[in-house]
Amino acid sequence: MNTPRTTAALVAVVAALAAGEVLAGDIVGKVKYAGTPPVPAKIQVTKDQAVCGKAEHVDESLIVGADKGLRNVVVDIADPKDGKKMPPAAKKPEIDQNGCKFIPHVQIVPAGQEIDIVNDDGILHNIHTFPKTNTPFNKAQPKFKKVMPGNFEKPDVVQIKCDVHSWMQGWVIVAGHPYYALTDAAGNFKISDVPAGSYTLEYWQEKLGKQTKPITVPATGSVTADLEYAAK
Ligand SMILES: [Cu+2]
Repeated sequence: MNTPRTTAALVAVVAALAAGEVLAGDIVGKVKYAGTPPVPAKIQVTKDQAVCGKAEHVDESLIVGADKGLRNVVVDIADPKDGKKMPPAAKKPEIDQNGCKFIPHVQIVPAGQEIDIVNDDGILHNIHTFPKTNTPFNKAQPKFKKVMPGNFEKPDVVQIKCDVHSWMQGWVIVAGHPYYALTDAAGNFKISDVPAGSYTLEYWQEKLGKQTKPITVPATGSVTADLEYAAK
């Protein structure tokens, strides 16, 4: 059917082709957890109470928000075809150790970009990484050492721990291409400017693992991907 809307879309496609632009669309969606939202368990602070005990600590490994939206899910395209690299972030990425938590709990960083490992606590931390493809590091960060450099060269999913405070846990997702997003507190995400075509969308959550879904990105506008994890 040739509605005014499809005609307008067609005109936009023809204009883009004429201009030599890459036809690209957005993937927008929400990741839900089908089960009953768990109440995050409280974590007992057993060390450095004066600093670490200032704020409450809870298990952040499965945080379900409004309308079953799942926070901190990494969504990306498993099979991009344009060979683009994720550009360096405008602001240098940081792993901040603050109140004896890693902040943010999960983040996406471009492969190869130097990051700052920040000690905002003025006490000893010892960052210890558990990569799959990168070289692990295990470094003490004494109270006087505010910033240490870090770098992840290859795409990876890296768990971060502190050898001084056993409850400290975080994740760095090292991205080799630009088509990544992290869900917000309501489980929403958006991957922008994906070249039109068919792909495998993959999504990963630290506790629930990885799932995939086929997706077709339009030449203009957006496609909606509603993703869900079964109750566990
Ligand atoms: Cu620590």
